[in-house]
Formats: sequence, structure tokens, C-alpha cells
Amino acid sequence: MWSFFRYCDSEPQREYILFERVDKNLDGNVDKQEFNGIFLAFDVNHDGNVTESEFRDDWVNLYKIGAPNEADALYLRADTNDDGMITLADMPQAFGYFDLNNDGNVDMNEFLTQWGDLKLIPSKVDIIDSNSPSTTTKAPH
Ligand SMILES: [Ca+2]
Ligand SMILES: [Ca+2]
Ligand SMILES: [Ca+2]
Ligand SMILES: [Ca+2]
Repeated sequence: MWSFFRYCDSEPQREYILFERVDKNLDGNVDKQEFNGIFLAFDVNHDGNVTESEFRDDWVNLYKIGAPNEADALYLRADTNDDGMITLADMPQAFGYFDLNNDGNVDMNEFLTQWGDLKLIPSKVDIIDSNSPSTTTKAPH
């Protein structure tokens, strides 16, 4: 059983606790396997993909990590191929997002840097209107 993200009374350094939970072997680095394991732990029904509601629900209610908008921000980042779910296919790029120096490990500094970046994302993301009506005016034939 996963016991990470245990909730503390006072958690001034939630990010540190989070990192330690992700870094299962406590070597100070999160490698790809550890990273994958975190996301797949959110796959409640074990169908191989993590939907947004699975992710948000566990984030807020089960692991009590943070607010729903944090979950949404992270989810958007993690769903790198934009198919609306997090799967193993998203992991290499999501990992790359955190692994700033590309050494195959995410250390505490990288984690904190990118985590801080995540939280700057507004909870409401406006979707770029990609199918707006064509502005090219065509003379009727
Ligand atoms: Ca590790
Ligand atoms: Ca699932
Ligand atoms: Ca995806
Ligand atoms: Ca790194």
C-alpha cells in the first residue's frame, strides 16, 4: 500500500514532504520509475489511464495534497499529448518537464522550481479557440 503524502498537522514544507514521498528509495533523486509510479498510483480503477476526475479526486480527497486547481494545473502539464488522460505515453515528456538538466533524475531543486512554476498557472485555463470561423472573406460565387 502507498503511504505517501501522509497528512501532517502543520505542513510548512509540503513540497519537501511530497518530494520525499515520491523519492521512494530516498536517494535524493526521483528517477523515471519513481516518477511513473506516482502518476499511475492515481489510476484508481486500474484501467491504465488516469482521468482528470481520478486525478483530482485523489489529489484533494485521498492524498490531501492540495487544492483542486493545483491538481488541474499539474494534470494539464502531465497530459503532454493532450488526449485528456494521463498514461505511460505521457510520462517521458512529463518527466522531461521536471528534469531541467536532463540527467535522468529529478532532484529536489528541480522539483521545487517546477512545482513553483506549476502553481503560477491560473486555475482556469482558457482554451485557445482553434476552430474559430475563418476570417478570410471569400466573395460569394
Ligand atoms: Ca530515488
Ligand atoms: Ca483509470
Ligand atoms: Ca495523455
Ligand atoms: Ca535533473
